[in-house]
Amino acid sequence: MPHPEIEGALTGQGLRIGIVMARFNSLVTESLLAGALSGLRRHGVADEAITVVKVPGSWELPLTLATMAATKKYDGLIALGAVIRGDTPHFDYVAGEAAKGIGNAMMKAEIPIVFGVLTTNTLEQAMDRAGAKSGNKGYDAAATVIEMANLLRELRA
Ligand code: INI
Repeated sequence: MPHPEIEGALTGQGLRIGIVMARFNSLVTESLLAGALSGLRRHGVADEAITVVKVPGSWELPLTLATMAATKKYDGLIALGAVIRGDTPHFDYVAGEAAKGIGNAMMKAEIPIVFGVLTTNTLEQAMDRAGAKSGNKGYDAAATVIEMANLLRELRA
């Protein structure tokens, strides 16, 4: 018996996408933002269908995302941030709460909220993932939000 196999398409036409970028470690997060915008455009999301919101740090991401999701103006959201360990326990609180808060916001909003928050030990590792060496996680986040927004549309249809 053949079984249905469903995957979201990578076509961005008609999708409304919001990006929330944390300015903390902005050298990294501005590169993630450039990658995300490039990924959205490459997959056909219209410029006027993209909203970019900037907040002080990753701690501020969950509330901002939840507020945007509640407006019902977006098919999907992307969270961008960089939490770098350094030698302070602040890292665990900020990274942990950002992950938990973004996850909670997504489940309440019932739209995809892609986790584009880097959590690394060093600035160099973060830069590597923001376009310097190991791709750009912002670009990857764009592809993921498009795939997931299309998948959810299909599953709900
Ligand atoms: N915010 C980050 O996005 N990354 C970090 O590495 C970070 N560290 O290490 O402190 C960070 N802190 C700021 C935090 O997100 C809030 O903006 C601040 O606490 C005000 O609420």
